[in-house]
Formats: sequence, C-alpha cells, structure tokens
Amino acid sequence: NGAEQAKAAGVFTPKQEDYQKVYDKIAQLLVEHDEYDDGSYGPVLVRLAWHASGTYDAETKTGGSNGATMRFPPEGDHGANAGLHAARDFLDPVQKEFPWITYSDLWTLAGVAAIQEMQGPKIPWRPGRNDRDVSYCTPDGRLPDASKEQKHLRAIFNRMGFNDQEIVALSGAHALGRCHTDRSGFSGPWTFSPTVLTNDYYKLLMEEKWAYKKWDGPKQFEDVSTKTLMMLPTDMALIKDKSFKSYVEKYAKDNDAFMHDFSNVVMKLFELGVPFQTEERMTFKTSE
Ligand code: ZEM
Repeated sequence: NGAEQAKAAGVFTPKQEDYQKVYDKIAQLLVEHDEYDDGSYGPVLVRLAWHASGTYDAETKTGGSNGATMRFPPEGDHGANAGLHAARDFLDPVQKEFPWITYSDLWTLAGVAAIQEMQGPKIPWRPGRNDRDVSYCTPDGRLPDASKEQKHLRAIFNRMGFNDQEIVALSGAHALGRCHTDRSGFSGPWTFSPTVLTNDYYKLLMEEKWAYKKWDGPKQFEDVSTKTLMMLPTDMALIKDKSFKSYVEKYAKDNDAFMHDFSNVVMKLFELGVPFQTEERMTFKTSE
C-alpha cells in the first residue's frame, strides 16, 4: 500500500486518516483496559497531556507539549508527575503500532481522544510536535501546587498565557478522575461520574457544602452530605475569588457554554509552544 511504501522510502507524510487510526486505537484500548481505576485510563491520559503542555512559559517560550521531555528522569520524576508512567505505559503499544508519530503528538492526541471518548466536546487538533532530548527538560515547579490558592493559580496560568475565564474552564477537567494518596497525597474523586465529562464539578462546587476532611493527609475538602467527594484548596479558591466565581456560576448553569469554552481552552493548552507548520486543524470522529 502507498503509505507503507512511502514510509519505507522515508517520505511518509501522515494524513488525517492516519491520525484517525491512532485515535481509534486509543479508543479501542480504553474500552479493553477497563480494569484500571474507575474503569478507564481516560482521566490519567488527560492528566498526561495537561502536564506535558502546562510547563509552558510564554516569556522564554520554553516548555509545553513540544518535546515530550517527561520521558526523561529529571522531568518524569518531578513530584507533580507522579503516577503518569501509567498513562505513558498505556500508550506504548500505540507508539509501537504507529512508529511514525512522535511521542509529543501522541500524548496530546491521546488527551483529545480521552476527552471525546468520555463524552466531552470535540477538540480540534493538529500535528507538528517533535520529540526533544533530555536537555529540554523543564525546571521543577512550573505546574500548579494544589495546596495553594488564587494568587498562585493566576501566577502559574498567566505564565502560560491564560486569563481568569480560561483558568476556570480548564479546571472543569476535574470532573474527571481522582486523587491518589500514592501520587499526590490527596484522596478521592471530585464528582460521582469520574469517567464522563460534565459540568458537575462546577455544580458541586456551588451546591454542596464543603468542609475540611479530618485525616492525616494534606489539607483537602470533602462534601458534608456524602463524605465521598473531594476538592483541593486550589479548587475551593475558584469560589472564594469573586472573579473566578462568576465563571463557576456560569458553567454550573450552562453545560453547553462549558463544553464550548472547554474545547477552546484545551485546544489552546495542547498547542502552547508548538512550532506548527500548518494552520489546519483536524477533528476526530468519536467511536460509535
Ligand atoms: Zn489536575 N490534578 N490540577 N488538572 N487533574 C489531579 C488530577 C487530575 C491540579 C492538581 O494538583 C491535581 C488541571 C488543573 C489542576 C486532571 C486534569 C487537569 C490531581 C491528583 C491533583 C493533585 C493526582 C493524583 O493523585 O493522581 C491543580 C492544582 C490544578 C490547577 C488548577 C487541568 C488544567 C487539567 C486538564 C485540563 C485530571 C484529568 C486528573 C485525574 C487524573 C487521574 O489519574 O484520575
């Protein structure tokens, strides 16, 4: 076949249909490996794509998803990245089957696939990331510290180029997944449906009563009524701060607005610092 021949000749230029095959493989593995956590690797794939991208510094134009430098010990061992080997290992067979894709493109594409397969919005995506060597690892401390509040959130996310509205829209990702005591030290999920993207994170922030969890672990919050859900200090900062809270209220009331803004802001996150050769983005077909 043409693609194989072109690849053998070293001139293989993947097209949208080739990236769709990568997407489909990830979607298939997500279904097959339902033994993980709440039944899905989806959340940890989203966290991998976010931690690859969220190291971006707009001033020095360093970090971001270009490079996939989390493969190497200095960055892979940063405390914030604890547990992400699970996501990288999950993607290994995909990289083996499609050796032409860079790890850095694969990680963000997997983030897109995970979000779409967990009933989130379509996230337009484009290729163009190159893997870089260990010398491009970012310094520790670029990702947010969950024990802090609004001042820290603004410092970290403004550095990437995000405003208040975007910070709140991005935080809606915490509808997904959970905290693990052996990773971050925190414990528990934010919502009752951690493998489906909804605006429940905002609804719960607004509607539940939250109190400090009484335990030996780091300071976190639990819902008073069921004591099964959690919020980080940085999550609670979104309803302490007037400007942040106005967006939490908006997304709690309007799921469509959340889905729309989440798509835009995640697209922007995954593109930070990438020297694209193309303006054109592709939108992947979701399975079924
Ligand atoms: Zn998270 N996040 N995050 N986040 N995150 C965790 C888990 C997940 C913060 C944070 O400290 C933590 C964004 C923003 C911020 C996801 C996506 C996104 C955990 C738990 C912590 C502590 C890790 C563990 O123990 O496994 C902080 C302080 C943030 C600042 C606002 C953004 C932005 C995200 C994507 C757009 C996801 C999906 C998870 C769940 C991972 C899993 O394994 O279930």
